[in-house]
Amino acid sequence: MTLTRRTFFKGAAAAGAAAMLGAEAAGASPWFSPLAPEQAHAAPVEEWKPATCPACHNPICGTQVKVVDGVAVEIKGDPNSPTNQGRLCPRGLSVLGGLYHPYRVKKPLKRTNPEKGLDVDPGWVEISWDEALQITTEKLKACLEKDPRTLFTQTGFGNEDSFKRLIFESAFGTPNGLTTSGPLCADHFGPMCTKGTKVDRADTERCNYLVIMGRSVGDEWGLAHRNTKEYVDSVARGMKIVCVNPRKTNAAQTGEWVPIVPGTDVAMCWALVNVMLYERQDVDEHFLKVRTNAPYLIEDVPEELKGTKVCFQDYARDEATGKPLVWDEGAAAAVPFDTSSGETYALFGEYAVGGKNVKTCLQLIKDYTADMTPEWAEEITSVPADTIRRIANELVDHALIGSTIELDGETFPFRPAGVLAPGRGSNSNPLNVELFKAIEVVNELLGCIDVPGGILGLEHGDLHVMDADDDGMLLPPASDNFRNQAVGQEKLSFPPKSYKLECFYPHELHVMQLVWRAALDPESYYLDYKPEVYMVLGGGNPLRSNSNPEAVVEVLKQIPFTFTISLWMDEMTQFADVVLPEHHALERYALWNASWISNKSASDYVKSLRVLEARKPVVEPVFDTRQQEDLLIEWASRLGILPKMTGIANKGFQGKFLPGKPGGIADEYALSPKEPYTYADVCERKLKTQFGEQGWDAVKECAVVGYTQPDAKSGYIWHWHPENAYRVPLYFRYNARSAQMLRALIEENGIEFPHADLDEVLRQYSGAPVFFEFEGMHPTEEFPLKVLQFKTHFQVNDSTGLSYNHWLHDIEQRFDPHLKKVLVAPSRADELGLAEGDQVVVESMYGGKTTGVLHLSEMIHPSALAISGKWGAKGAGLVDFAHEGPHYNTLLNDDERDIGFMMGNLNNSVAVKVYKA
Ligand SMILES: Nc1nc2c(c(=O)[nH]1)N[C@H]1C(S)=C(S)[C@@H](COP(=O)(O)OP(=O)(O)OC[C@H]3O[C@@H](n4cnc5c(=O)[nH]c(N)nc54)[C@H](O)[C@@H]3O)O[C@H]1N2
Ligand SMILES: Nc1nc2c(c(=O)[nH]1)N[C@H]1C(S)=C(S)[C@@H](COP(=O)(O)OP(=O)(O)OC[C@H]3O[C@@H](n4cnc5c(=O)[nH]c(N)nc54)[C@H](O)[C@@H]3O)O[C@H]1N2
Ligand SMILES: [Mo]
Repeated sequence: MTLTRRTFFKGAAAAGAAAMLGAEAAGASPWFSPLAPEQAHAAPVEEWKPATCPACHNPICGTQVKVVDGVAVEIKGDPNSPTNQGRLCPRGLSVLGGLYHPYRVKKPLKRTNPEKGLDVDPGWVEISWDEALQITTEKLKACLEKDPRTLFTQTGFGNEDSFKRLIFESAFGTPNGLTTSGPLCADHFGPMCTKGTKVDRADTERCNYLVIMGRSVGDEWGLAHRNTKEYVDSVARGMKIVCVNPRKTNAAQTGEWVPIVPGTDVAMCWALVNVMLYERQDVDEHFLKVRTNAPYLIEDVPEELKGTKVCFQDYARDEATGKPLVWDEGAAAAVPFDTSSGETYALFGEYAVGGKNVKTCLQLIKDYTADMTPEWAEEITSVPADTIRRIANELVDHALIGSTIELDGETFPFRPAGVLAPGRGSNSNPLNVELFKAIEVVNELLGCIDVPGGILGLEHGDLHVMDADDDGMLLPPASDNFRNQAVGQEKLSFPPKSYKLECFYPHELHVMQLVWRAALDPESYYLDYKPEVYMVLGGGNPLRSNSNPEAVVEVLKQIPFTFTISLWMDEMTQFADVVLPEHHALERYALWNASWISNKSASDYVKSLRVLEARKPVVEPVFDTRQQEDLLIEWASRLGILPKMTGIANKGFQGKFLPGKPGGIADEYALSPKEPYTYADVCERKLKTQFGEQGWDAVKECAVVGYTQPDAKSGYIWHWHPENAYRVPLYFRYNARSAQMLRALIEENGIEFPHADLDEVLRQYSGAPVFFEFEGMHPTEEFPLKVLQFKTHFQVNDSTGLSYNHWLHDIEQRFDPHLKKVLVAPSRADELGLAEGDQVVVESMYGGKTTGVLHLSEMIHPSALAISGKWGAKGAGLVDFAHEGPHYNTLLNDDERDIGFMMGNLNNSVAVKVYKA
């Protein structure tokens, strides 16, 4: 690569991309060559084109891109876009840095050096698309004929607007569609259980007191979303934010910072429950009676697993109907839960029913948290008991239990306080599910779930009508691919079908870290096949994003054939046999049904707005690249599986937008597998399904179209769901059900749980509150600090090559003193004999080591050592500055010793030592 960072900035500083096309830059760098130099001097043709922003996890902002003589030179927020209304964050503004990034893949490449390794030169030679497609088709064909399961696909968060790409895996018949977003992104259990949605958010318009346990809201990831404004506005209005975090975040600076030992939050949350139930005793009785399983009767038969008291009981049920029983105080009898309006159901107490002693689920929660006092939690978390007690009381004070509010002529409960579900900081440890449970119970006691002022789900309105099971418990919509997080599998079947090990991890998102271990030793996971072809598409990078890169490298060396569809060179291309260059977002078509518009990002205005976005390319491809989806269509056609893929697209492409309209593509516009089609056709047919013949014209001016009418009340789920029929768990019965199924599976098949003690596994499935100490929970003499990790404004998820964008990096480098540093509190550094600027080694209790420069910060808890983002990258092909800084994920463990067994998540709360390099 001849372009140096220096020349890049020289060009960039002059006047944006247009200036970078000047003779000097063009002469110096091959990546400009497709653009004829004289174009820059001809009378410029200038045009603004509508587009959608691809630069984050929730790509729903409309943009306008200025194109001069075919070169994109400027991006701004589209004032007509209903979502961002003209605003655009720095990430969005810097998307051109990805489009004209010097490290883009410019032509199909083939490896000539059979030896693979992070630092081994693959010996790339450029090949034609014909050859590239021929080689890859042959390999795919061999897989399809031998055993389709041996094709492993890898997606991730690099290409976010292609998330809902054509479903190639299903047509091919492989169950091994893997994604990197599992092990450190196990964020969805709680919201799925109580709102049926992936993520929750505060009702910032009305909330007055918000507790955030380890999630960077309106903060780092907020910057990638409009919700920064939303949180800033709410704080200005008077909402108090309490940030429980080992690190003083931006949000903490706007409210109260409660420093905590990393990985111990669950103790504090169960202590909040303890204070609310034993001391304050002021709970939302109505909500608990008709919206939760608090009154359901249950026999308390605790088991002890590994010294931990757990409960896997089912509810006590009515013999005739099989329905869960409640104790009706009016009738002084046990009756099925839906017998009356619920007002007379007992919330506490023990009763004799059918010859058994039963108690209400709320009584059970109370009993199991009896010892979880603030004093107990202080010992574990370092948060003073008084602080925990005060926060519990402030939550109750602010929740205004019993109060109501009128919205659009309807009366709602008004609960302007609550606790947000934990983010990946606090939940990435073996107590992941427990932390979600504890927080949901706090919110249920306050009655603040999905009511004005409280903690809300994110998909609302009549398009998001939830199911309920026969027990009257809310079920996430059947179409939601995260549903299993809350309810597990309906049936467990052995042996596992895929490397996702679904029969051993029935609630998992993606146990990506175990895929590598299993590939090295399939038999021990009861798998009888190995990956033969590994296809990386849509930007997933387990070498950068998950734990233990060594194991990944070992497997990548063994897989017979790997190919990637890539925007730019990265760790994954380093192991590819063939690299296929992909269009940049501004060169490709995209169509997106932003059904999760409120995800982490809703401002008051967009709360119940849903949008459809459709983007046409705004520039011609700069290099010899293709659209990922067109490649999938090409392979499907060559492999004879196009009819299957077409069928899937016709039926489901981008789901259902409007009430009354079909999901997928309407019959009159349906794709035919007999005639070749492109992704552009697929998008057009979907647009016609929605807007009739006008098709693309619907997005001619603005690429984002709102299609629901925002109103005040539709943002609250209970508005759409009658009381007493849709309840949320306070006793987590689906966890307990999965535990019993898992135990039966192991016993019936006479097998062992792979690489873990079954009791160790099952104790994480208790329906009732649990607390246990996991390996690394507390610092030791040898490893005196606990690591913690956080995302930064601009870097982490790649979104169209942005994580190593020169412009963003330059800004971050200048303004963030914590960037790429090893952060420790000054008092601890003193004790350890370390000083500011020391070059240090951080060594994990699991053996992983990384190096970095020490920076002392009062913003870090004395027990902690913090590292941000995904730096310290290894391997050739990456921008120079990607290699700087410590590589956090090396410190984590990838085996079953400290896993979150329900979600399959990694533990990021490991203990480390730090010493001079
Ligand atoms: N700018 C930007 N925005 C993004 C992304 C991105 O890469 N960049 N990624 C998107 C994705 S995929 C996701 S999943 C979300 C994730 O968003 P979050 O789940 O909010 O994850 P982080 O932003 O890493 O924030 C983790 C927070 O937890 C804190 N923390 C770490 N350990 C502990 C602990 O043990 N206890 C407590 N209480 N706090 C702890 C950290 O200091 C940090 O403030 O963000 C999304 N938004
Ligand atoms: N240290 C650390 N580790 C983390 C996290 C963290 O905050 N810190 N966050 C965790 C979370 S929440 C998640 S969801 C995962 C996400 O992890 P990944 O899914 O791996 O996502 P990214 O790191 O965003 O990007 C993956 C790859 O996408 C490629 N890419 C970028 N743009 C494009 C494009 O347009 N097309 C194609 N084909 N590829 C592209 C990049 O080269 C990059 O290697 O990481 C997890 N791991
Ligand atoms: Mo994530």
